[in-house]
Formats: sequence, C-alpha cells, structure tokens
Amino acid sequence: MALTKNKKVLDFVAASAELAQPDKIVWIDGSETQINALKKEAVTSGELIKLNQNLLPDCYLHRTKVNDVARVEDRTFICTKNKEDAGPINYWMDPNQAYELCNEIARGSMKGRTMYVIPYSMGVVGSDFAKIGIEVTDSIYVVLNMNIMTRVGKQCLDALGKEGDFIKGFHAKCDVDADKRYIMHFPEDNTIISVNSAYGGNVLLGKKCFALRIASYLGKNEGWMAEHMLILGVTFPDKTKKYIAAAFPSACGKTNLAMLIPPKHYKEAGYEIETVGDDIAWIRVGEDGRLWAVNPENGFFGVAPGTNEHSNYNALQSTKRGTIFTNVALNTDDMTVWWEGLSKELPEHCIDWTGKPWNPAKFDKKDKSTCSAHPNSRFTAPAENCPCISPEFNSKTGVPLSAIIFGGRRASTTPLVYQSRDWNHGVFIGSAMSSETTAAATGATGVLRHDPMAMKPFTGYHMGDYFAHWVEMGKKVKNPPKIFNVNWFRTDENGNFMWPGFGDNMRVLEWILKRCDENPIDAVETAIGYVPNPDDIDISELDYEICKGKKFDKAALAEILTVDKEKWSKEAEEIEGYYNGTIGSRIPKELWDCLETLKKNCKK
Ligand code: OXD
Ligand code: MN
Repeated sequence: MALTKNKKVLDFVAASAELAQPDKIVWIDGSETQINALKKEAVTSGELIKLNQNLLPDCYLHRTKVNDVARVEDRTFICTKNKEDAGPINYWMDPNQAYELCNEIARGSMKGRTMYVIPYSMGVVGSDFAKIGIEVTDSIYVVLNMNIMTRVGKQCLDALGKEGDFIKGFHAKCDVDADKRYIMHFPEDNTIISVNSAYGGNVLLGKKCFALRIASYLGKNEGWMAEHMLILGVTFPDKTKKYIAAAFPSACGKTNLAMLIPPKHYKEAGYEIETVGDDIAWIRVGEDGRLWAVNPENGFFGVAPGTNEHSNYNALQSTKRGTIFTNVALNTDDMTVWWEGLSKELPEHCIDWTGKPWNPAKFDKKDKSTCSAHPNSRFTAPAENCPCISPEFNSKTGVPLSAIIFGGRRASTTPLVYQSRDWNHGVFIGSAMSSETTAAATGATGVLRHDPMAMKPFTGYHMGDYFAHWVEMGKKVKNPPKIFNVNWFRTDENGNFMWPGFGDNMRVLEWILKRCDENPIDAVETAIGYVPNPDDIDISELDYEICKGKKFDKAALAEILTVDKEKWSKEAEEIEGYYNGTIGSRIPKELWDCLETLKKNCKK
C-alpha cells in the first residue's frame, strides 16, 4: 500500500511501474519486521549468504556478477540539455536520447519481479541539510544496503508532505548486461536512472549519484557544496575540538584517515579522533561565517582488502554486526568472511568472490587474479557501529570546519604536507590534484590522472564552473577553513613508502591544526605554499622501517618535505596543459593567477 499522498511521488512510482511492469510493488517503511523479512527472502533465493550469527550477528555476504564489480565511469552520463553544461570531462548524452535508451532497456524488465519503493533521506530527517530521495528498484540487495547507507522509511515521506519535491531514482537490474549498463543523471530534472548493474556505487543511488553528482549541481545553484570528503574531529588534551574535511580519490584511505587511532603517546596525552563521515560532506556557510559540514550518509561502504585490526581497527569493528559484505571470500570453516590483508595466516578453506573454492597455496600477493576477495570488495556497515563515531554524527547543524585537506597518491614531487597561501590558492591546489588510479572504478590501476578535489567522477556539471563555485564560496565565508595538501604515498628510489601513514598521520594532522590556531605555528614559505619546519612534526616514538636497514628518521622526514622547484616547474607546465587542453574556457581567473604565481615561484 502506498505510504504517501504526495502526488509527485505517486506519479513517479506509477510511471516506473508502467514502464518496468513488476508483478508487485512493495513500499519500504523502514520497519525491522519488513527488513528482516527481506533478509530472509534474500537468503532463501541465494542473493545473500547468512554468515555465522554468533560471530557476525545479522551479517550477510553477497556476490555480484563478475562483470559488475566497480563503478563504470565510461557508462556514467550527465544528461544536460546543453552538452557544454556537462563539461569536458563528464560523459554526456542528450536527455531525450538517454530517457529513450533507458526506457527501451527497462521496459518490462521487472516482469516476474517485485519493485521496491525506497523513501530515503540524505542527512538527518528534518535538518536544513537533508534532502529526500525515492529509489525504486527490483533488488532486495539494494533495499538492504540503502537501509544501512541512508535513513530509510516512512518518516522521509512524512517530511516530504503532500507537495514536497524529491530526487527520483530508478534502478532496474535487467540482465546485468555490461554492454547495456547505463548510469544516467539528469540534474535539470532531479532524476537518476541506473540499468543493468547491481554493484553498490552504480545502484545505491543515494551515494555517488545523488549525494555527489546531483547534489553538486544543486549546491552550485543554491550556494552550498557537495564534496567527496571525509569529516573527522580531533579532541585536544584540553578537551577542545576541531574538525577537518578531507578529499582523496576513491580507495586512497579516506575511511582509514576518518577512523584514525592516534599513536600511543598522543592518546596518553589526551588526543582523540572521532569520525563524522568517511566519504561525503555537504557543506554550508553558517551564520557565524564559518563553513559547517554534515555527512549525509548513515553507513560506510568501505573497501575491505587491507582492512585489519592494525590498519583500521575501528572500520573492522564497524563490520561486526548488521553488515553486508560484497565480493569478499567466505571462510567455510566457520562461515565468516576473509579478504587479503585481514590476517597474516591464510584461511585453509575458502570460497572466493566468484563462488569457487580458493587454493591458498596458489596465492601470490603480486597477482590480483589469485586473490580470494575482489580488490574492490566492500563492507556496508552501519555508522553507529563505529567505536569512534562522533557524538555530532546526527547533529542537524553539522560541525564547523577548521581545515580542508586535499590529497592523492603521488610517488614523487608532492611533499608530505603543505598549506595554501589563501582560499583561492587552496582551490587551485584542489583543482590541480592528480593521483594514481585504484580498483574502485573499472580500468587500469596505478595510472596517474587528474582528479580535481577527488571529484572527477562525481561532479554533475562543468568542471570549470565547479572551480568557479569554489571561488565564489570563498567570498561568502568570513572565516574560511585553511586549505592543505597531503601525500602519504611518497616512495624512495626503490618504490618503498617513505611515510608510515595510518595512525601516524596524526602527526601531520597535529601540525595542520596548529596552523589553524589563532596564533599559528611558524612554517617555511616555498614555491608551492607553506611546509612544516621538520622540527615541528612530532616523530618521537615512531618506529618505521622504510625498507630493510633503513629506518624513518629526521633526514627521511626532511626529504619528504622538500619542494623541488625543477619538478614543480614541470608540474606547473602539466597543470597548464590540463587547464588548457582538458578543462578549457570556464576556469576562473583567480586560478590562472595562482598558476602564474607557481610558475614564477619555480623560476626564482
Ligand atoms: C566509493 C568510491 O565507493 O569512491 O566511495 O568509489
Ligand atoms: Mn568515495
């Protein structure tokens, strides 16, 4: 039975049903009884495998088709009336053509299936930040994941009332045919259509599709920002708190940084980290002239491989109940899950992510095809499970930002950390970000590509206009956060990581926040911005071996803080090539000025 009298919702559901012709329509009210019944049904059909309920209560495993394991950027379209408005780095399709194409594919595709109607909110229902979406889908997996990742249920329809507007999301699995897979966004119509996929990033429409692509477009028009950023809080020994938002490309450690455990002596001194979000931030200007951020999600869709007690204890703990695992290995000895990096010992009896028995004897770290879990296998875990979830997680106002951090995977050139000279220079740094690609999207991994503000795959409009929006936002904030860039991934000449990363990143966060104080700690001005004086990064009690026989020390720190003008001169040329050759005319003058300054500084 329909759970609302909102005519726009009813019309959308009716039109979707007329197109897809499901046998049945089920409205998701968010009740435990309904969700439990769906889990049961999915276990019976084999869509979910029930895990050991003593060790992993309310946890399940799901396997996708082997052709459907990551976001598909080349099949993800922004469908604006004018091609120009989608910009040069989004795939574009004419909206009429896109609707027609998807209608053709989806017509009758739910025959013999049930269509679920999921009312959900991105953000705390009733807060100024919150926006409501309705996703229709023929996948129980999607319903159950959306129920973890967003706030689902009747309260969202109540918040909409009779007249309220919402983001329309239509998802049909169809035949999971990779050649007919399309993830379409119609920012001018508040609509998303996804067909022929069942992988999270393509089908949990509240996440990348709504909370980033559509929301970035809304943010530009309404004067706020939707960013691919984690949000964390730092508590100082005197119990004061500061908040940081940080943008990194997919699978570059956002979840790890968001849930960081400080080194022992920091903890003993009283430092603590709390997690507000691990992937997405919606940011608005507060009445006090600062930027305030919320995490619009309600769970974590984290990358499993590499997650373990040491690398990310808090993430691992978050997966201990109420979690859906996707494409990890099944340990058949105790019906728990396993993935590469979870433990040093390999399990003896596993079914791999494709559903075949796995032979640990054949496992070769360097050969991904021998892995038991897919490199982009995931956990969908409720945020409330996280031991360090922030008390502000459900705050309606969000948290005030002291700092914004950009970062990527860069083997050379980019120092461990540096600070921009001002807001516009920070925007320039974000716009010029590049990083090596990871398994989060299909395509080659380890290739250096530009990923401005980590938003390359997620900006729902022209990237040049997006840069201009950042510059405009800077004019609206009296008290803007300071902007920094970090690089945890510098390597030595043999490819060994020079910085320990993980919990030790706290040492860099400390410096960053000292730079945000009213009386900031001194820094060294360089061609690219301010870098720390090596003495100002605490490396006490740091025991890290870069490679056999080479320990991390002051000299190594100094090395990863160096700014090589020759390399940066080349970088500036490369950025200029990207600006001119890829982004083009809509880049604001303020960023061209920063590029000129960089070029000049490198010559000095
Ligand atoms: C994600 C991604 O899943 O960025 O968060 O791909
Ligand atoms: Mn992400």
